[in-house]
Amino acid sequence: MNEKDQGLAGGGFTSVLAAAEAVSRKAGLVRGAGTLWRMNQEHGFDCPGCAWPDPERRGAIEFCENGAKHLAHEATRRRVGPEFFSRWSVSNLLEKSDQWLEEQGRLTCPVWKPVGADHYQPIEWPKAFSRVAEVLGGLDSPHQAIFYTSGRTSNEAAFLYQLFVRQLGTNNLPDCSNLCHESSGTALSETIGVGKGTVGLGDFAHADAIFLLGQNPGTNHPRMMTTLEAAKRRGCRIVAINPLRERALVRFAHPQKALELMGLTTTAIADLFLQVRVGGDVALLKGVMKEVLEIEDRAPGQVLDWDFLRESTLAFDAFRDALLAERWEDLVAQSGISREEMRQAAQIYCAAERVIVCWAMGLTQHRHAVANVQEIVNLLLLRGNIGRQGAGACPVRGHSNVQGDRTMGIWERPDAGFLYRLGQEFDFEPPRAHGFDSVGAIRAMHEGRAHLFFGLGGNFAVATPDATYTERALRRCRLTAHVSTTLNRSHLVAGQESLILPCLARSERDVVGGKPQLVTIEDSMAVVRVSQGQREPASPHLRSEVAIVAGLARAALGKKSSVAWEDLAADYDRIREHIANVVSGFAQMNRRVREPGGMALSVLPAGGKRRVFATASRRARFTVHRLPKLALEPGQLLLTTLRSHDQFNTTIYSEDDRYRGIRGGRRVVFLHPEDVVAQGLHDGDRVDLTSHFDGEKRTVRGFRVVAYDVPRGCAAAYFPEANPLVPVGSVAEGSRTPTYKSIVISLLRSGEEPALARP
Ligand SMILES: Nc1nc2c(c(=O)[nH]1)N[C@H]1C(S)=C(S)[C@@H](COP(=O)(O)OP(=O)(O)OC[C@H]3O[C@@H](n4cnc5c(=O)[nH]c(N)nc54)[C@H](O)[C@@H]3O)O[C@H]1N2
Ligand SMILES: Nc1nc2c(c(=O)[nH]1)N[C@H]1C(S)=C(S)[C@@H](COP(=O)(O)OP(=O)(O)OC[C@H]3O[C@@H](n4cnc5c(=O)[nH]c(N)nc54)[C@H](O)[C@@H]3O)O[C@H]1N2
Ligand SMILES: [Mo]
Repeated sequence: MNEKDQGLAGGGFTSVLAAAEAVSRKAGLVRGAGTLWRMNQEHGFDCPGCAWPDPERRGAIEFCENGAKHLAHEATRRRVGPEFFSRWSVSNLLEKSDQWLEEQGRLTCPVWKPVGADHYQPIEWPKAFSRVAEVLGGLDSPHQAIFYTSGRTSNEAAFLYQLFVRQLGTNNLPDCSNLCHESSGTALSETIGVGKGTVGLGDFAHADAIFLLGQNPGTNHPRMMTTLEAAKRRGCRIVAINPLRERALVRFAHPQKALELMGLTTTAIADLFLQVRVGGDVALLKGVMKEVLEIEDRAPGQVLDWDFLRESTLAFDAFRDALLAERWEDLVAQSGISREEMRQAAQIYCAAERVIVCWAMGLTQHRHAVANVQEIVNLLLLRGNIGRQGAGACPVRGHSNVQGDRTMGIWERPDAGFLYRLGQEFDFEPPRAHGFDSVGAIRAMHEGRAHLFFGLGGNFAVATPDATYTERALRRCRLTAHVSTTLNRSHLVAGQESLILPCLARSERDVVGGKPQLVTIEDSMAVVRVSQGQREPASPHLRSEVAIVAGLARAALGKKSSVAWEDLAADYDRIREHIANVVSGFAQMNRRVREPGGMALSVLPAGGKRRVFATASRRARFTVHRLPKLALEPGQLLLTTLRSHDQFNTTIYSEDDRYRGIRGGRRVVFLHPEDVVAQGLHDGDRVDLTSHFDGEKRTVRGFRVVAYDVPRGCAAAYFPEANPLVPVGSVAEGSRTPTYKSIVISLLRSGEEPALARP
């Protein structure tokens, strides 16, 4: 392979160079390199990027290009301190781009924007806590306060946080999971009785086929590529299902091998690539399963796992009857995939003894997202591909501890057993009424039913749907407060009064009373590991998330709480002792997380002849879903939103997207070349995008048209630039996740007026 090819393949030496460059530019090479060596190693810290697990035998450098960028962002030398806020008013900062805000560097001290002020000013920590406590005290009910969590928060901080909020008296604990894999949790709980994936990293070494749906691992889970490449090299078949031919799925060069051998051949990852239409996955999966039934008909008794179907599942007959009644024309038309291609996928599925199905946001952010995931469960059940080695369901999580935060009780609909044990452990009566999820919280603030927003990490104003509506909701609050590492737009669309509380980042040393503390993180495959930062904190005024939550709880609850908040914050082992008593599966946590390889939570009974599920019937359930009907009017397209190679969620590192060939601007809309022509446009034109939902319209302006290999009738744009188009009322059935990946839009050349509707 020549150098040019290598630049075009996903991964490769270019990405190692990019990684080194990212760290050196921001942190200084020597300091950065030392930091990189400790990432994802034993006795190191967990990468603040994605939730892909660490291998048991770690590569010399177990990091990836994008992990390095996230780290460089934390390790930057730039600082946002008191001088910055006296120079810049909130109104001035609102004119700056999200990228500019994040680039200003690390927040160094707590700041406060009093009622009526346009500048943040420094505030002492105790005073900051008492501001929140005072506003909380003035509410009619604790249910008027909202406590959001993003997924970087450690288990220890998350556990304390939910304890504080429940002692306050509410379950208003929305989180980024509501925006992310909620559909997976809902779908899996209903069918297999547990809301998490059923495979461990080791299973990938045994799978004969891996299906990847709605996922772009080359960018968002780069260390997963190592696993896929290894599987591929030993003959595992890989099927990718995506409206975009994502570069790393098609061609991948392993960065670490490239370091040694400089210029080896790339690996073609996908054996079969199905370029499904946006939102066409239910139709496609039904088609593949219908083919599986036909293969079974030709070899009765030899294809489906009949013992498993009989002993361990429910509702197979209803499922089969419904599938037989589907018409091929509909399945092909809705998915955009020919019957021949569906047959090829079915043949790969049936030829494999063990199959893993992986998926991410391409499936979870649709109106029928829960159906998407349940069709995957159906597919797995047909041949008993669940609960045994080398097979199972693998929702690939986003934020590094999003799964752990939920395990720790960050959930607006907590289960009764958890609440009971929490109440026993801390001698109080936790609230039972369900709280607001993320979309519910936005509505409540907008409608004046909630007046205080507290964010433990994240960028709520930008990550959520319907930016205009959400910003108005936040501005209506009496107080907004954010625990953050860097400046973002949520700090600026502030309530009447507002606070920014700066915290230590994952890679930074956390020492309390002379004792170095460690925290724990649960990865995508339910392994809980220790993470311990080593770098000098960005400022001496920073506090850990644990300390911030404890300080706030003490100020807000005072004598009402019998919890010794300061003692817990003084030694995180004490928090873990409580977690061990409250969270099932965490007994002996302090000892077990310190063992090499961490503490594996058992998710499903693996192996064994008879597989027993955690549902009421002890069986897994087949489900039947209507074929989603999408009626687009002439000229309308279905828009999906994506991450570029150079961002972490709302944190944008550059305007480029290397693998997709985009440079110097993220306000782009990808269209099929024939749709460009059909719309009367040219590649490079500027257009306004208008979304249509329930008679409502929302518009974003000045997007550049890029002719691209997407299916006809579909379009793609970047998250978060397209978020103002996502209607707050458009959510997934069953999980209420915003439909970020199916937005009905129309286009108009920028500057043109819409034609008048004819009478
Ligand atoms: N570098 C980096 N890493 C990250 C993140 C980041 O922003 N940057 N974010 C983290 C987080 S929180 C998450 S949740 C994950 C997200 O990881 P992904 O889910 O991989 O991220 P997305 O860019 O949202 O892309 C989803 C993929 O789904 C495809 N897709 C879109 N619509 C459809 C559809 O209708 N059907 C199918 N089959 N596919 C579709 C898109 O083309 C894209 O390839 O990554 C995590 N890791
Ligand atoms: N259109 C569209 N919208 C989407 C998505 C999509 O695919 N399309 N994806 C959704 C998904 S999957 C997710 S998970 C959400 C993400 O939503 P969020 O998790 O709310 O957003 P992030 O952009 O990850 O948050 C970035 C901020 O976190 C803070 N931060 C970084 N590290 C730390 C830390 O260690 N501690 C603390 N306290 N703060 C820290 C920084 O100040 C930074 O500005 O967005 C959702 N929104
Ligand atoms: Mo996510």
